[in-house]
Amino acid sequence: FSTTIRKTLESPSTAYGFWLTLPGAGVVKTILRSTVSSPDGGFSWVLVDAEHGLISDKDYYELNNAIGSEGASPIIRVPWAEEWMIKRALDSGAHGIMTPMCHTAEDAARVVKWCKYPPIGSRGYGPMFAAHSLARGTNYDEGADKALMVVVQIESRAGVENVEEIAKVDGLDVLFIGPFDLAKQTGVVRGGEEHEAMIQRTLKAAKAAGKKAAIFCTDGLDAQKRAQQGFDMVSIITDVGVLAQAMAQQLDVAKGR
Ligand code: 3PY
Repeated sequence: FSTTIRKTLESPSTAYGFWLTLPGAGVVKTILRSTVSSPDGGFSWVLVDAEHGLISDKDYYELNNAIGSEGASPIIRVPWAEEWMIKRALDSGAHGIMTPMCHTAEDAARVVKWCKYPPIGSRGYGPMFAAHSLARGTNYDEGADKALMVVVQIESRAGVENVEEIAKVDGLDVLFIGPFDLAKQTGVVRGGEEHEAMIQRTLKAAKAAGKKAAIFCTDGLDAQKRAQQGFDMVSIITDVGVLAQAMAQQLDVAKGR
């Protein structure tokens, strides 16, 4: 079987997604339905943020099913690269896993191992609910290892220094840049020259190894720029970012400002 995000990444078009920090199927379905008139299909993936968002593993199943039912792919960012966290996210029906702070090729290889069933990896068996976010009739056992996406975040100095080695890890699909942490962890200015050089190095390393490159963006313009640079996946904005901006704007309009 395949997933919306994997199919999108097989084509030359950019995969557009957004960052979900709020639980509840209503929020995510409202956002995904807002793009139904988009001529090229709207969003193909949603980053479900259980690292910094108000989302915990009790929310995963409902969110995965809601996102899957709208034709998009849920990718869960687990709080940390831990085997049991990855297992619970996959078993609840995530189409992909993202782990924060990948510093070395060994870190990435460990994440791959935890995402795959034996003999490739060490994922425990129990996918009673995992196929509910996929098409009816999906043979989960047969296709899970190939179809589910393994994504690691490059967002530290060690991560960038080792990025060429990380990119070569077998079974890894995507290098995902966290620009905010990258700036904080390295002490460089976000948006400055050094920061941009680390982003470009990561993009280049992903492409050279035949992997996909992804990045978190702060708005549509930022996302447009990254898509033009060749990023395969761009997260355009966060749910709460949109809410706060739109509310403030409408209040200004109401007050005639
Ligand atoms: C970062 O920018 O550090 C992220 O991980 C995305 O929020």
